[in-house]
Amino acid sequence: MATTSSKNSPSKNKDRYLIVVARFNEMITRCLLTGAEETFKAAGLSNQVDIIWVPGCFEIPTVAAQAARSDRYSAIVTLGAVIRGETPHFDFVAGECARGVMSAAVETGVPIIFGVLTTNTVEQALNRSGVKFGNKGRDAAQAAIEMTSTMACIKGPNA
Ligand code: INI
Repeated sequence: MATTSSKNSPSKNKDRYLIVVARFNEMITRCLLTGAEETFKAAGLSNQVDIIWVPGCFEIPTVAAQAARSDRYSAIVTLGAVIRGETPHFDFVAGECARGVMSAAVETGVPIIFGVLTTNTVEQALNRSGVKFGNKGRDAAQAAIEMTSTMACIKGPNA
């Protein structure tokens, strides 16, 4: 799997996937990334995945929207972990991330999957990143693969 850099070809590639992953709460987001990578690998898609790290979930929509507009990706997976603290910061970060991801997906028609955990505690986040209750990164990659097929069906063979 390739981490995108300015050296990557800017050409259209509609069989490519992008994972946008937040570095904030990296202990958790790395587990989500591993789950997503394993899912793409199991589907034989390892060579078609780029990865971009961003500072936190607040930055995810900007990158996901730009990537969706680039016409290079058939689907984009966003991964992050927003954990409630003592201030309303959680609500702004989680809310704006979800809103930005959804509006970019609807505006561009490119599936942008919301693999962002929003939890009250670190333990809840860990449990959803491979410890107890599955791995949200895995689910997000699966959703990206499914949505790619769905969009291809809608567009038809001449798209
Ligand atoms: N970013 C996260 O991804 N998760 C969080 O829980 C979080 N909290 O709690 O603050 C967080 N904040 C950083 C934010 O996403 C931006 O990177 C930062 O505000 C700079 O714009």
